[in-house]
Amino acid sequence: MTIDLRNDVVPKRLGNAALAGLPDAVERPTYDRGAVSPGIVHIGLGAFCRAHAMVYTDDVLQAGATDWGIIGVCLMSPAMRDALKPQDGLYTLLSRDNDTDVLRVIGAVLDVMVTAEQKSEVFELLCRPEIRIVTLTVTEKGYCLDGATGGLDETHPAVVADLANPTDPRSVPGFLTEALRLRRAAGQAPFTVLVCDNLAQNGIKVRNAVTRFASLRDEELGQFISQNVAFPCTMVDRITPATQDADRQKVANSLGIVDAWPVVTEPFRQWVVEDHFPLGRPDWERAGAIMAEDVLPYELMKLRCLNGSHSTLAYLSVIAGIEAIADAMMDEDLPKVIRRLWDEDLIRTLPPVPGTDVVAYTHDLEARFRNTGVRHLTLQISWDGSQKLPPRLLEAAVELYSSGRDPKVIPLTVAAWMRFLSGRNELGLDYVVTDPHAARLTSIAKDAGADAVKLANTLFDIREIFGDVLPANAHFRAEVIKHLSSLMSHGVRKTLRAFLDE
Ligand code: CS2
Repeated sequence: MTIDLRNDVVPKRLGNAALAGLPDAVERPTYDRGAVSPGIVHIGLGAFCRAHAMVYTDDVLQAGATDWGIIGVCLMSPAMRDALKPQDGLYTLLSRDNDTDVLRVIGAVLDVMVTAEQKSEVFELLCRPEIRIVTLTVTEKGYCLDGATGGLDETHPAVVADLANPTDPRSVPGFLTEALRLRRAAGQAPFTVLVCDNLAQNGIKVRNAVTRFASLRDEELGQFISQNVAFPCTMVDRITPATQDADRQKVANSLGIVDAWPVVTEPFRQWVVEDHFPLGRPDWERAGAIMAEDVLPYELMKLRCLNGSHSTLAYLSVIAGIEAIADAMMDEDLPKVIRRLWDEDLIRTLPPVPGTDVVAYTHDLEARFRNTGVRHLTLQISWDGSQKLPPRLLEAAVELYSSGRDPKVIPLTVAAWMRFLSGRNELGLDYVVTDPHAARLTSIAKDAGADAVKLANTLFDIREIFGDVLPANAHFRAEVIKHLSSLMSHGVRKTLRAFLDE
């Protein structure tokens, strides 16, 4: 059946009442959703968390837990609330392995709120004793960190605004501080803050940023948060592109009804969580999560090997006009570049990862990247390079140099990112550079024009991205400039050929 989403007559919509009538092949919650009470507030309701943490929690509810439902909170935009609320919080997860699709309706989200419109209700919710965990997926830039130091960026406009007006916060550190302050005033023990974004030591970094923000606001509140709030670290993994209209259509055709915001993802998922939840937690290990004492080795393996190679593929592909990761993996040279990135640069920076053969892990990554069922756009991965390059690759380069080795592929990725900032690909087509520093970065690229040395030198001066160590390293500068000159004058293909022949 094909459902015309443009039809004047709105077709039937996903929701509690529609569950029983779904096609048999569609998995769905069989637990009594009405009997589930909330235990988690999730901030930042994008595709990723709906394919990841919420699925683990849905598994736990499916296994019989009743007190770990999720209330989703969007900080600014009402779009996700407007999509999910009419569906009773239900949404479809379409997991795709090349040509094989599995559909599952997820029931863990009980309600969705928008802070910009419902500030007092959101804070009232966060003061309720049954809310014991606040999970977040707000992307790397959401935490207002300084890329070079990893600490709070005290000059960030949202941080400055929140310090001036702390009871009406716009930034995540400001929001968490205000919620924890109000909760303390209400006499409740603090909730646990579980940061599910791609930063190494994400719990520690965000704890430091929130504590710093709180101390700038009120020294004693900062001390309270530092001494009493748990911020466990976690490694999260599931490749989940932004939902496209074609995905909505595909899901509507399979369900026979409309889901306004389904999620498309891969079958693989991994979650490693530091087991530190003073007010308790769902039995996520029942759903396959690894509860660990030390998450760092897993975080480094995933951030560097998966996300680092993603960024490498993304910048080279956007410049070359290759649209999706699975297409990049069909290229004759790009898979060889990331193999060298793993073998020559990244694997040697990793500590042993319990129960994991890291080389086998990189071969599994290759297979995941080749999955043609998941159309992961290289332009989407290119977003926020100023935030992503330091934790994914630049920290590894610093470590390689300090152990007496030269990174081989990382300078090429950095050069590709610099070339990418021009906003025009090799086919002459323009694309948008999306980054919190986009205005500054693209104007640097414009001023430098065809001058690779000027472009690289001006960008190296941005301490929040490159820190102090790499720009002071003559080898790193020379390698980046060599690759950048080649990318700018000869293009991706010739640069990769020369590089792979080296
Ligand atoms: C990607 C990640 O967009 C990106 O930068 O590298 O979203 C990646 O797909 C996930 O971290 C996979 O777990």
